[in-house]
Amino acid sequence: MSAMTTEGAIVSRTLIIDNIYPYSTSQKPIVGVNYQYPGPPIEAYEGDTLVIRVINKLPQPTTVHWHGISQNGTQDMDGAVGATQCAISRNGEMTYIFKASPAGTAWYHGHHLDQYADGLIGPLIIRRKVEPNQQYYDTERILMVADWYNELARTKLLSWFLSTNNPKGIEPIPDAIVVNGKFSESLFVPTNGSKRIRFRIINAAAFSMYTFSIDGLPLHIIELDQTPVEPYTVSSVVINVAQRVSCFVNLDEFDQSLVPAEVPPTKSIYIRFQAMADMYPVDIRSYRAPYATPRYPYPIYFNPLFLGILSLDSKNSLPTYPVYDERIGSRNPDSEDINLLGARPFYRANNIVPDATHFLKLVITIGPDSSNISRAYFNNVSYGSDMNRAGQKTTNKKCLTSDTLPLLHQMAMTPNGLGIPSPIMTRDSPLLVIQSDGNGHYLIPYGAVVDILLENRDEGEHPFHIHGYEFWVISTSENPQAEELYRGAYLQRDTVSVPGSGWAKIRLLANNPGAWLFHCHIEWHMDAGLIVAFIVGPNALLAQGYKITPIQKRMCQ
Ligand SMILES: [Cu+2]
Repeated sequence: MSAMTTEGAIVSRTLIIDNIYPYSTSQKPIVGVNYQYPGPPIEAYEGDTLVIRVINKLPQPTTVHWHGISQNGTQDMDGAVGATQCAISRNGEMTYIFKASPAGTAWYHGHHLDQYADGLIGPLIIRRKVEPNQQYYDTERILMVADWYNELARTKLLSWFLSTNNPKGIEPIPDAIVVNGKFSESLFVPTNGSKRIRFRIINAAAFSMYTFSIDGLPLHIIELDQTPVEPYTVSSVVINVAQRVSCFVNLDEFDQSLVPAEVPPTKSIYIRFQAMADMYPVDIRSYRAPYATPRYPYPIYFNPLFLGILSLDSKNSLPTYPVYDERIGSRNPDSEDINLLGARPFYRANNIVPDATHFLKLVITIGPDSSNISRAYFNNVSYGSDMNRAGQKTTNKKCLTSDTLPLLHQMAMTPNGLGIPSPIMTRDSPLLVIQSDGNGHYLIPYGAVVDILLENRDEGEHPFHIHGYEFWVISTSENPQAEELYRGAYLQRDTVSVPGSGWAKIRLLANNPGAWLFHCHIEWHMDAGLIVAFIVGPNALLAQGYKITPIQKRMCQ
């Protein structure tokens, strides 16, 4: 591993992962972090070294993934089971040591056994010494939204979802929405006298895409994932799973016409998270899941509107004006572009976008396998499954597989014998085309600049996330003109939302050798196999000094 530079502070934390029961109304064990849900925010300055001791007290193995951290030089600290490490065993522990980089709103979550859908989430804030747009706000608040399920994801929901009882692959529909661990109309966000507030919004849901707004207040967007942008004003913003958006509001801009003349002045304002109901494959107004048990006290039908309360006098009163219920599933036209391609990066000079040298097309489909279980596929391969699409070639188990050892370890042991072909020239593309081993492992040469075309043949919108990198979002089927319009100023994100029956084009500069997962961040789709692994520069990884550490080796025994 390359030596870490000595600049920056050491930030040490201990995270205890254990089941908790924070709600008197639910018997469901939640995967808590330090006995909290969500887990405590971890904060550091860019360039600091984070030393995070994770202690596993769950009755099953776990890991923590540091979502948005590049891990360049610490490839084995990414927390992705099968790719970069073996899981932390029951009663085991692991100390993650990595550089706080890049800066911005990151988060952490479990990356094993659906534990993130069951509660293992928390904010990870990497501050810049000089924060762009800092002059516009005086204080900040984190809003971490998640889907609430009455049942455990990793047992009951998953076993139903991937079963012959669910051949259409209907995803478990959430039972409620939680923000910062609170249900609708029970989250109070005090302003503590500040009028200019930055919100860091993190979508930590297992399934739902949300529209975020605050009644009567323009949202001035200043950061998308971890890329600062020139302030950009909208009335609402769409945030897909795993994405982050920062915006600031100024209470002096509140639209008083929302408050009817006959009611007293309001001392609070509704914060809204509206789930995009059109992404659910059922009519949520009448849907009852077949696995549902009636003993839970939450509403029978899922309410896609979450209301939080921004408390202007910190006295937690409800707004005096009516709620103005939005129509179920309505989309706000000014937030239709969910990747916000029109936003401009704040640091233009640093954002040199190289020309592509390589090309990779990934076709996304969902459909039954030969056992009539619904699975999700990249180029007809459902990751980690023997059950590839009926009629398609079966997996060749002789190839690289993460069943045995983490991909990273295999890269170090046989850098030239991984069984993945090198890129080839084809008649269809002027660029070298990235190849796979037929099992979802794609070999990317170190230093390659890869244009990845995500062709979504499913009707649903999918949020695709890459580990170890940010990519440039070039264009989507909803904004094909963005490629020309914003040439040289594309935005970097780590999660791109690919429109249903549409496409997105992203560009990756492969400057971080390692084994990096690329997957849909909807937990159910990941479970259904919508994952590939990018094997970037095995020899560059070794040249960088990577070695399998004795600790990592022991964890795999
Ligand atoms: Cu998906």
